Amino acid sequence: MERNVRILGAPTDYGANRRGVDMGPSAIRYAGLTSQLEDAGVRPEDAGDLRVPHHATRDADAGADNAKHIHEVEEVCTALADAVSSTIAEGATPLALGGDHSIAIGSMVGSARDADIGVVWFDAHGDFNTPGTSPSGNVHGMPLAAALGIGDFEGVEWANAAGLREENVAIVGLRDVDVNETAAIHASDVTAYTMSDIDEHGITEITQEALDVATSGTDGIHVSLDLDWLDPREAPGVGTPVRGGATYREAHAAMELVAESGAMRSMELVEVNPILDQHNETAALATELAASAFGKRIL
Ligand code: B3U
Ligand code: MN
Ligand code: MN
Repeated sequence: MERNVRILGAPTDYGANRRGVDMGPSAIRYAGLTSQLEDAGVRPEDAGDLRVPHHATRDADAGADNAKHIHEVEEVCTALADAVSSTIAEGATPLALGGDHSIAIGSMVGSARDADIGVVWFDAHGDFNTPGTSPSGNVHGMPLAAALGIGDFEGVEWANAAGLREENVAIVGLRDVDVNETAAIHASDVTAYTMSDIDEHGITEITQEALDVATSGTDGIHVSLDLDWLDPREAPGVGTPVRGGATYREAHAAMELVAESGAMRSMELVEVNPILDQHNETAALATELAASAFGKRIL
């Protein structure tokens, strides 16, 4: 039976430090997402965009407790969590389009509402800060800590992913981690692979290990693809590029292994910033990688 994939746009930049990622969903659609997904052999249905509070009406306490625009982030993530969980309940696979990486809180909460899930997090960054440790106050640097209920996020109901345990989280591709994040990652039961690990063992071995971590004892996995995981030469259109990232081929190889696992329950593509992009190439790359993750093959 063909898999139904429901596209959920989350055009928000409230978790980021630069404007522009709110245009990500449009850019990714314009780059041909639905035809890429059809090539992958799935049936895409576009549910449109979630409502995101307008900047003109945003909350005044924008910097409250070192979590900028946390109320807007909560509003968007709560709506996304509901959309993700109802999509899964209806038998389809949600594909969320960011937007900045704060939306992952909503994806994980929704995906883990009625199931035990694992997460594979492809990112240059740890996204393991809390308001207490963040150097920037930007929530897109905090979604993993939020979903896992770490630090200030302990007991924060809208942000904690019920069926997600640290043991089932694997981060792949780290190369820009804050000091406090390093300590928090070490103190947790999360598995983290740096770019050095990829250099040493190769992308297929590391991705397979990450998938094993995420699938072990769970009902399925959430795949979070931050486009800054890739090298800025491949993906220039992101808010916080970091040199030394995954190559085009490594990224496809990793997504093909995701497809082969047969375990993907939900996915998101985040941090595409069309203002900083060149000819929409980062958005186009995001559509290609989604196709590989949903099973597109060369032959
Ligand atoms: N770790 C830094 C930078 C950052 C995290 N995620 C992105 N940038 N995209 C922070 O602000 O938490
Ligand atoms: Mn990220
Ligand atoms: Mn990142």
